[in-house]
Amino acid sequence: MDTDGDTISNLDEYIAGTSLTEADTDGDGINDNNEALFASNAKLPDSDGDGILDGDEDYDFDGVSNAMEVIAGTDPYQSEAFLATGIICFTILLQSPMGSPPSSFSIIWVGTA
Ligand SMILES: [Ca+2]
Ligand SMILES: [Ca+2]
Ligand SMILES: [Ca+2]
Ligand SMILES: [Ca+2]
Repeated sequence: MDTDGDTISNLDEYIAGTSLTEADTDGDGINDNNEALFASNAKLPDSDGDGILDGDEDYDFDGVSNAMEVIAGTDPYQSEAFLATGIICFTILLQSPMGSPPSSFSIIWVGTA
């Protein structure tokens, strides 16, 4: 049984002390099953005590809050906003002679897409 649909079974929630009927026990914007992603406390809305709710924190400083990144399915530790503003990462494969494995390197292109 998973009454609140947060992918954590009622039994596990009971053991962990989180709500069986609220997917977001502490109301910080991050569902119980995603709190582990942030190593945050599912029962404390502000795990690190800095006055900013866990869901409102912005770990990758891209201007998109952790909670919004979870909803959007983006990585809260990887800044997608930079991609949106036109920083494009190219990987160039260099052909190597004599059948040796190709080497590659990445360059960062900064510009408007
Ligand atoms: Ca549940
Ligand atoms: Ca929460
Ligand atoms: Ca905090
Ligand atoms: Ca972010």
